[in-house]
Amino acid sequence: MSDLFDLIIPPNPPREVMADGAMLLRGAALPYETDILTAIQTIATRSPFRHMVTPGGYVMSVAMTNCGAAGWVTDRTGYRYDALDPESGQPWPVMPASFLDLAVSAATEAGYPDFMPDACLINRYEPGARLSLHQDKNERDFANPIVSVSLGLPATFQFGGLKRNDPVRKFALRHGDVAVWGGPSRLRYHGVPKLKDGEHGTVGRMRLNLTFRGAL
Ligand SMILES: O=C(O)CCC(=O)C(=O)O
Repeated sequence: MSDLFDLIIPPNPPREVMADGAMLLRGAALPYETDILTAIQTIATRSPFRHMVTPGGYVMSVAMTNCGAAGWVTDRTGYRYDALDPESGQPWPVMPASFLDLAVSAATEAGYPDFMPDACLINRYEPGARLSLHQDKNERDFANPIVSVSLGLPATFQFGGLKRNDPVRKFALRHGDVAVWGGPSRLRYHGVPKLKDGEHGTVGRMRLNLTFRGAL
């Protein structure tokens, strides 16, 4: 009988606790894969990926765009959320329904049932691109978690503590994985070291990451 159930009801994909308030939902984005990849192409025709500049003048190796009511931007004047894409002067593309569905269901599963994101930063890593350890702290209300979706080439996720020099744990992030961190983990330092070269069957020679935030 148990064999029959195994055939009819697929086992839940593994869930991993990264820290108090932080979970890794393996494969949670797979049912949304096609919708998300199609939507990213549409978003990028209106608000193309670009390499932004940090306040210190460093050109980021990760290419970024946004959708939603607000988009995360950086330039020589600082980091901020902006309702307009500074390159087009127009509002960022609307957040697609599939993005919202995934972000809300992942947050709910991780223990944040009230999360309603208004910003989605889309990161594109090509081989060699990296995001150094940082905190997400430009958002208005830290009661909202961060929901972070991985597609394409695998990466290592560095998940540290509340201080930059705290020990860092490493998690392998694969196509379809979703990491959620909030509550006592909301301001943990995190980052992604240099992406290794490779070719992903669906996404190609890159990794895409969607990071949902409650920004406004
Ligand atoms: O690419 C990732 O997995 C993390 C992205 C990230 O840390 C960020 O956008 O703040």
